[in-house]
Amino acid sequence: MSHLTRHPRILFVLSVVALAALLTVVINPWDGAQAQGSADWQSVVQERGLTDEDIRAAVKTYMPSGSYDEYVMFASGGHAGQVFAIGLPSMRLLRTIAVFTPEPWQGYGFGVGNEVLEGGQIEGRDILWGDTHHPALSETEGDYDGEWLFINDKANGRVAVIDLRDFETKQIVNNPLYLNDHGGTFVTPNTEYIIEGGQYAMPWGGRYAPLDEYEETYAGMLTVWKFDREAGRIDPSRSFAIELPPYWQDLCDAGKLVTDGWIFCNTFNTELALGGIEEGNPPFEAGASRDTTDYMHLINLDAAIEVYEAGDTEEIEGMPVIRLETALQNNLMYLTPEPRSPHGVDVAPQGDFLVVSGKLDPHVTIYSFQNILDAIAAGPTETDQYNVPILALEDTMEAQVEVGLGPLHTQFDNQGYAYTSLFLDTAVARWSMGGENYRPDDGWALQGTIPVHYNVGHIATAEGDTVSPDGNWLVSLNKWSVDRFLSTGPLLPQNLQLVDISQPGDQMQLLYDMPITAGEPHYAQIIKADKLNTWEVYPEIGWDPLSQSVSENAVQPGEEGVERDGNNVTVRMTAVRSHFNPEHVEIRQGDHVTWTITNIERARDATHGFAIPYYGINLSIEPGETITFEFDATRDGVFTCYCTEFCSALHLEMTGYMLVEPEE
Ligand code: K7E
Ligand code: CUA
Repeated sequence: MSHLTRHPRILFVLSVVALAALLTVVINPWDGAQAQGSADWQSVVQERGLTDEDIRAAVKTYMPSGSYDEYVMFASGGHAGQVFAIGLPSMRLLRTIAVFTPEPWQGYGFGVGNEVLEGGQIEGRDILWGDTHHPALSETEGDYDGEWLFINDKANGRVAVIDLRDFETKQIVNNPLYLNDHGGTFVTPNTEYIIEGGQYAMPWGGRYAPLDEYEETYAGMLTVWKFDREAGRIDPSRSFAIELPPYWQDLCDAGKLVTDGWIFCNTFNTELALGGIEEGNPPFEAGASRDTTDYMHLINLDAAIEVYEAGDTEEIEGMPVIRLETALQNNLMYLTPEPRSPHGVDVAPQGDFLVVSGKLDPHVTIYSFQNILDAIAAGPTETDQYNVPILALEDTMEAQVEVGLGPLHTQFDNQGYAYTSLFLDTAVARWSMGGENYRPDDGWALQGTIPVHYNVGHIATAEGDTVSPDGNWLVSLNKWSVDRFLSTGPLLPQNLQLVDISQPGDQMQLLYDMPITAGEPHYAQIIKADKLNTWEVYPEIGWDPLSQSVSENAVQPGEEGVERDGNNVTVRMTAVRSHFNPEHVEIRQGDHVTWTITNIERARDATHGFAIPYYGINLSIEPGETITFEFDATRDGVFTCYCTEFCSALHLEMTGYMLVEPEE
């Protein structure tokens, strides 16, 4: 079968090659330099004018056909509402994972995954896009374990769960307290909890309250979602939230090792600026950056869990909330100042230091957790206007390193270096961590910077958020590409750049530019590929990927057919190269149709599609998978159904007719 299936493709490729050869002879589009015709690589290098550095970059990233990448990077797709799986170091896009947004190739939202998307409804309303920001791989003892991936939707305040056995979204939960989020997702070191912090303060549930009631009725929040690993789902009934002051909590990180049981969130707009440029007020950008410091929140998660379990919460919008007053009575929360317009807080691999960057301050500020504990023990002397105790910066700070302009996010490697993205300098800074677990001989010091292209946001290092980062590779997730690629009109791709960070000191090499044509890839995590245990095909015929077990609807060969019960029609179908069975489905206008298809293939990659025009159905049915979809046959007529995947030489014959007889 396999030589048959490849036949048309080979013919196609051969004819393209022949055409290209012809064009080369006739038109000769190259100005003399016909590098592709050279017999040896040295001539190619010479003709293309490649430098030593170019060759090193090429050799490090080139992946011969059939060989596999060492790492997989899961990058958020921003407002595309998706996640991208990208191989490193080749930077080849391996898979787009549909999360918050319907995606027709996977059938997601077109007959498959509808139930998952429905989970993301807000008060019954479909929300069919999301702004994915921070992917978080599941962890065991602070190391990525390759089982689950979580990601938040900043736009609507939702969190999704992706199963890494099949790279498919299994659940979307909607936060009833908030219509946005940002400080998530982050996992606790054994993935018992998934953290989702808010961003722009709002009244609970996004209910109406005028802006002049901001200080009393608007709130910040941190939601602690319980993850049930056995069920593979977030369990909202065992989840809770903590009320925070109405600052704009921006980004959080979970503690690890010595900070296990703590959560850290930076903020901006502790000024409580209300904006309103049209009314002659200072715009948000000025009002929210007026003061020289904002506050990092230091939240004792273990103690908060005890308060939640003791029931000392208030139910708001169906969610148990530890009110701010209760949090303060139980010493759950402290603040410590952080420099201007902070964005991000990152916990060092040993959990001992916290790194914060102020976008308007050229330094990174490093806090020591030991200092924080000492300051708490000494007793804070100050509070903010919401009575939250403040630990003085000079007590909590360990060091500052001047890294450059517009520092944002920090990552770590296995050599005791930290890396901070510099938005305004459009560069990445490498600095040494002076703590005894890192590079005490170098101290806290800038080691070097490397330009990136352009406007870097997050950066990601291999296994960078774990207790044992791998180093070697860093990816710079750049918002702008400007001149890096051929022009695609006014809208340009974003640019993910691979940097080799394996050498010490100021040696870092830019290796590869990857254009990505979706959303804004905010953050990414990079996992060693051998930690992933993906399925090659679904384990058994009739598999339901949602329950990860054989479906009770599964259609085995010989069980196919169409059954009628009044106006309810059940279609039971199998798919295998190169036919559906049955091929004729005859129903009547007004019928409610429940249609199940099982792909009975066991061959790897033998996916079949299934499309019905007008009714908006397009499935992707992977080997072994069973899918059930429903619709009302409102329009009569003849509908051609066909397999949308070019699955075999007789793929075009993999088709059928659905005949809908008109009502009298
Ligand atoms: Cu800096 Cu939303 Cu993590 Cu974007 S965030 S860059
Ligand atoms: Cu199945 Cu084409």
